[in-house]
Amino acid sequence: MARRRLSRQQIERIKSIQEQRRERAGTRAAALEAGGLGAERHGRVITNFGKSLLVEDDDGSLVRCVPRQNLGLVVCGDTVVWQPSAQGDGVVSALNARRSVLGRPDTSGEIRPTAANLDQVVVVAAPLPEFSEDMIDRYLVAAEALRLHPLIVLNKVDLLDDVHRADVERRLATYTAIGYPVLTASTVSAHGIEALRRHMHGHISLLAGQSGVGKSSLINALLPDLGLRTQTISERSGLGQHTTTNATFYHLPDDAEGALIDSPGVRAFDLWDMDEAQIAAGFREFDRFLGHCRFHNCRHRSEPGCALKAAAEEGRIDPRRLASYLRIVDDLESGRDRLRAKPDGLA
Ligand SMILES: Nc1nc2c(ncn2[C@@H]2O[C@H](COP(=O)(O)OP(=O)(O)O)[C@@H](O)[C@H]2O)c(=O)[nH]1
Ligand SMILES: [Mg+2]
Ligand SMILES: [Zn+2]
Repeated sequence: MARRRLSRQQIERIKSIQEQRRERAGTRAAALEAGGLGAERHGRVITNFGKSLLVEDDDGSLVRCVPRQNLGLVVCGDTVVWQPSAQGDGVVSALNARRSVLGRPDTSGEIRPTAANLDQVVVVAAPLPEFSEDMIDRYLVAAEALRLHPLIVLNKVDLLDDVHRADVERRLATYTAIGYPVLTASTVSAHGIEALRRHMHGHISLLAGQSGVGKSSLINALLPDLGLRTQTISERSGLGQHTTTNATFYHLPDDAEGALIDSPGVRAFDLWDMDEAQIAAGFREFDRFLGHCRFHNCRHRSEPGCALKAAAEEGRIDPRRLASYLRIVDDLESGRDRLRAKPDGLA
């Protein structure tokens, strides 16, 4: 009992701190505007610290901004219109339409945006921790629901002998057959890193996958100057040490458009409150069989005349994928799924 009361108090406290921050940011925007603003410029939000934003101008310079109060939550990856203030900081005066948005439920269960304008998810798997197709399937469902292109990377291939490599490659062939690009990589031997770089070129990507598969190692391989960049962000933001808890936009080297958005929070992108139809839509090879079951409300279990079951029996879809779909539906129904793809860095 005491514990619950305390945590409710903590939630209230967090809420009131957030409100105070929002008010302060609004007041700051108004104060900056009162001093007169310069011409409108275009920029990209690199990261946000509460309501304070670090915006990269089209010319590459970094400027600390506050958003006008009516803009709602402006997040990493957003493209914005900003205006320099007389004091040197800036005011974000408009938020451009988003191509996509990631979110997380906040303490009251509402989904808050955490990053915007991504178009690709790199789903990272490895032979260690144990390779799991079910986990890959969950990330694919989330990616499809968010309309992001998935790219599957099997990292740590240096750990595989010929026998195990053949086994894992056979298991991954399912995904290639469905039409997903699949790469192998090793941050130890550098195998596949250039191919990964090519697949990420021109995209705004996110690396997702179980803790321990090597996401941080891959990010370090892709962004050799990561330490320097986070240091620059800390300095420019003037808000002390930049912690990796906030989603941050990192340009890929020699790539004008390509970038990586990273934080433990965005890696946790997951299956929130989806219904069966949305989950089924995440299994793209089911598409041509859906709607062909005898019963329009078929759940693809033991119903007669199920087109999906027939397709699995005939080998036109992988029976393992159908089983995986049914497990995800079961898990969501029992409320267990939220904890499945636990991100690293978050309890
Ligand atoms: N053998 C091998 N180990 C790797 C590779 N990539 C990462 N690791 C190791 O796997 C562990 C987890 O890596 P990390 O990047 O922290 O994974 P994350 O939790 O997904 O960010 C670390 O001990 C890494 O050194 C790889 O390609 N081969
Ligand atoms: Mg990590
Ligand atoms: Zn069916």
